[in-house]
Amino acid sequence: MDYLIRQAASLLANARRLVILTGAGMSKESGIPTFREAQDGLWATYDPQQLATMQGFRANPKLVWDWYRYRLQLIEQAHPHPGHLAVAELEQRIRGVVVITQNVDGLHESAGSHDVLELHGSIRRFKCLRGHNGLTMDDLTGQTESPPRCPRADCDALVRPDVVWFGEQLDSTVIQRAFLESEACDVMLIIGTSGVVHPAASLPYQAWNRRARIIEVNPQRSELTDLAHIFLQGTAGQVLPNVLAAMDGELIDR
Ligand code: BV8
Repeated sequence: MDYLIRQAASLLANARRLVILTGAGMSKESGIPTFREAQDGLWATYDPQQLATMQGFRANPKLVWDWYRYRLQLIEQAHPHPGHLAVAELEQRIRGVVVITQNVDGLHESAGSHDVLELHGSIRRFKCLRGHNGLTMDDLTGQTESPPRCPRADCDALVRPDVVWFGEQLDSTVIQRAFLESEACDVMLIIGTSGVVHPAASLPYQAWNRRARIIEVNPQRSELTDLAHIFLQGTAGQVLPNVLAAMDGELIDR
C-alpha cells in the first residue's frame, strides 16, 4: 500500500487540475451514516430512496421532515475529520482544485475547502413547495408543525429541505460545471462513493474518457473501482493524511 500511496502522492503533486469527487463515505468518520448502510434505530425500517423523494414527502410529510431533522441533528454534532482537513489542504497545495460532493452536510466547507460544488444541495438550507428558497432553520423557529409552513408573506406552503431528491433534476449550473471540471481535469480523486447514484456517478467516466488519471479511496471496491488507475483500499480518515504526508516526502506509520 505504501507504494500505491506514494504513486498517488506523486500524481497529485504534479496535477494541473484536480477534481475531488466525494460521497457519503467521506463523512462516515465524522459519525454520519452512509446511505447504503441500514439506517440505525428509528430509521432502520425505512428506505432512504423512498424518503428522499417528493412522493415520499407528499405521502407522509411529517415522517420525511422528522428524518431530515434527525439527520440535521447528527450533522450539527459532527466535525470534519482528518480526511476532510486533508482535502482542504490539497486545495492549498495544488492549483485548480474543485471539490464535487454528493453530500449535503457542509463538512467540506467546515474543514476549509473553498471551491465546493454541492451536487445534491444542502440539508442546512430549506425551501417551500411554492419555490421560496434560501430559508434557514432560523427562519422557521417558533413553528411547532412538522413540517413547518413557509414564513414568507401570503405563503403557507409546506417547507422541505433544499436537497435534490431522487427523480428531481440537479441545479443546472452546478451539474454543468461539474461535467466541465470532470472533462478538464488531469487527475480525479474519488473518495467514499459507491458510484451508484447518477448523474454524479457518470462524472468519473467523463474524466476517464479524457485520459485523466483516477485515484479512488474506499475501504471496499465500488462501481467505479474498475476506472481507477490507483485504488487505495482504506478509509478517508486514514488514507488521505498518509497521501498528504507522502507528498511531504515521508510516510507516517498507520
Ligand atoms: C435525476 C440528497 C433526472 C438527498 C441524494 C441513470 C442510471 C441509473 C439511475 C438513474 C440514472 N439517472 C437518473 C437515475 C435515477 C436516480 C439514481 O441515480 N438512482 C440510483 C439509486 C439507481 N437519480 C436521480 O434521481 C437524480 N436525479 O437524475 O433526475 C431527471 C431528468 C428529468 C426530469 C426529472 C429528473 C437525483 C439523485 C440525487 C438523489 N439525492 N441525496 C439526501 O441526502 O437526503 S443521493 C444520496 O444517495 C446521497 O447524496 C448520495 O449521493 C447517495 C448515496 O451514494 P454515496 O454517496 O455513494 O453513498 P453510499 O452510501 O452509496 O456509499 C458510501 C460509500 O462509502 C461506499 O462505497 C462505502 O464503501 C464507502 N465508505 C464507507 N465508509 C468509508 C467509505 N469511504 C471512505 N471512508 C470511509 N470511512
